[in-house]
Amino acid sequence: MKLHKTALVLGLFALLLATACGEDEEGVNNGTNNGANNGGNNGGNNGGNNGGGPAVSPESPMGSFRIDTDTLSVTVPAGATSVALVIDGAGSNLILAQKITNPSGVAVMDWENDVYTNRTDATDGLYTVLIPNNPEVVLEPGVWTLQFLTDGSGFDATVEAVYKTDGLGSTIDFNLFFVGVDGLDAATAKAPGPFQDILGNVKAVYAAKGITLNFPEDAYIDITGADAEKYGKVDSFQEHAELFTLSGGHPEGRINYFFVGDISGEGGFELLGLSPGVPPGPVGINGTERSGVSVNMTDFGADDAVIEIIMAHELGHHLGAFHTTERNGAALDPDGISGSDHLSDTPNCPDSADANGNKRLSAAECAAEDGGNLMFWSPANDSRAVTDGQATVWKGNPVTK
Ligand SMILES: [Ca+2]
Ligand SMILES: [Ca+2]
Ligand SMILES: [Ca+2]
Ligand SMILES: [Zn+2]
Repeated sequence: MKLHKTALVLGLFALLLATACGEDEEGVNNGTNNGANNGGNNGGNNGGNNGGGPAVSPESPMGSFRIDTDTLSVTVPAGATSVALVIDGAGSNLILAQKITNPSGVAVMDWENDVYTNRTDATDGLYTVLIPNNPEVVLEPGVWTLQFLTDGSGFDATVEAVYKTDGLGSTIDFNLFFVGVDGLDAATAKAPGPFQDILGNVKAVYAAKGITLNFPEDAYIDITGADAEKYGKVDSFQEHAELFTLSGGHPEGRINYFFVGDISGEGGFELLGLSPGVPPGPVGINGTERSGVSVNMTDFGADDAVIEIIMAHELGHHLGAFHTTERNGAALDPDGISGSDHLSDTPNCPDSADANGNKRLSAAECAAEDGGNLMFWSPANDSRAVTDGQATVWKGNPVTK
């Protein structure tokens, strides 16, 4: 079991490398969320997870704790709908909430024992855990505990708890940032035309499940000056991370879309768009390296349906959804859930659907299952279906009003 999982961690690194090398043919995809949900323990660091970490509650939302030794206790007030824990400090280390236990003592996530009811994956950098991210998980009031793993030697992290207390929501507000896109800026984007048509079609995907995407008057923001020079063409993952920090100082409690002239660079770096890190994003907190969704606008005016699907799919990740089926199906981990998400109402495409035998499952091959779902790993332009389970996760995200 242990060796098996260590092998998967190596798989995670391999996938990250593949993405950096531009082999991510989907391009919409996130290397850290691509068939390798198990990770974080690269060599048996179990630490002593009996330490006294900070007690995070609405009254004292910030805390600092040590990732390899402390248990994080989160006091959930009665009536809370969800809580998102935004954890900063991992840097280039991987971090994973390997065990999440509810006040009744039931583990809803237990990496050691293959429990992924409230799934989370290893990631580097800023890490967000959303509870619940599955309609089958109830956010019981009381003390929840989280234990962590890292592939590093341990580090101090800070955590911010963001609670949703008003039940499931239905409206999401956005900021729209424009940088380096030919013929498109904040002023022209507001006018009726192809960009508004794109927004309308993305809105329709979410409206089908009762979620309103709202683009306020002050949401249209030009990135100018030296920043425009630099980020009009995002040419590395480093610049990609920096891009999202430009959201700092703009209205919070929103999701930030960054429309970029091009996202490509040396070494095969190329993305159609990305919600960085593991789902979800940092729930309306601006200024971090993961505070947004990027959209490569190279095809604007030529293939707007692709832009729509990137926007809708990456937003789904940012709100907490995983791929319904990964590119290799279950082949990466027949015993785990690497090949699929953790929701019971999303279809899963069997390996046997690989009609052309290339060890990858396409939307066409999976048409009878989840090829038409928005969160299929490589959605087709008409893969716009959403299940009730997925929509419930999104409505429960604290960023959804
Ligand atoms: Ca650049
Ligand atoms: Ca499923
Ligand atoms: Ca295939
Ligand atoms: Zn994806």
